[in-house]
Amino acid sequence: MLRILVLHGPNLNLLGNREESIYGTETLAMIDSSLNKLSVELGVELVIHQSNLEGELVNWIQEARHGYHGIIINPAAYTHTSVAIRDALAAVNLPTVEVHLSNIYRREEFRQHSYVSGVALGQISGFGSDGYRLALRGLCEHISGSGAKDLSGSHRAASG
Ligand code: CA2
Repeated sequence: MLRILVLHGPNLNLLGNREESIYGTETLAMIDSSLNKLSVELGVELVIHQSNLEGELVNWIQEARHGYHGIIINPAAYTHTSVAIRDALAAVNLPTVEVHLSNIYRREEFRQHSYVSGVALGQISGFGSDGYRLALRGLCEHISGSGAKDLSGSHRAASG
């Protein structure tokens, strides 16, 4: 079974309570529950964490090299500041989808640069909470697509 790590960065625990015009009205618990529901449909296992601490996010990314197939991350403000998160993602080298609720390219200039996008498989920005579900579908398809190629190669070799 595919195992995917979902990470939410700083202040995303406040979702649904403030700045609804930018980030929508759903709480993080609602987003997580819709992701969990989709994961059952897709037959994948999710582990979801939120932290306001950069080092804690880095630790979870590092731990993902044991038994995870991919990462979905909204690094929130750390998107625009964190070389540490970028380095951790590069080090674990798992397919990673970067998600933003808002379209960061329509916002302030300081939000228009992401340290993460250069090491991500792709980025989804501006689709609100749908972005997480799009990311999960896209990541699973990517992994099972590339996994199928590898497996068919090794099966052929093994079965002669
Ligand atoms: O659009 C996104 O998902 C962001 O990653 C959200 C971050 C922001 O720093 C990025 O530039 C774009 C902010 C998350 C904070 O969320 C809040 C939610 C409710 C109230 C206050 C902040």
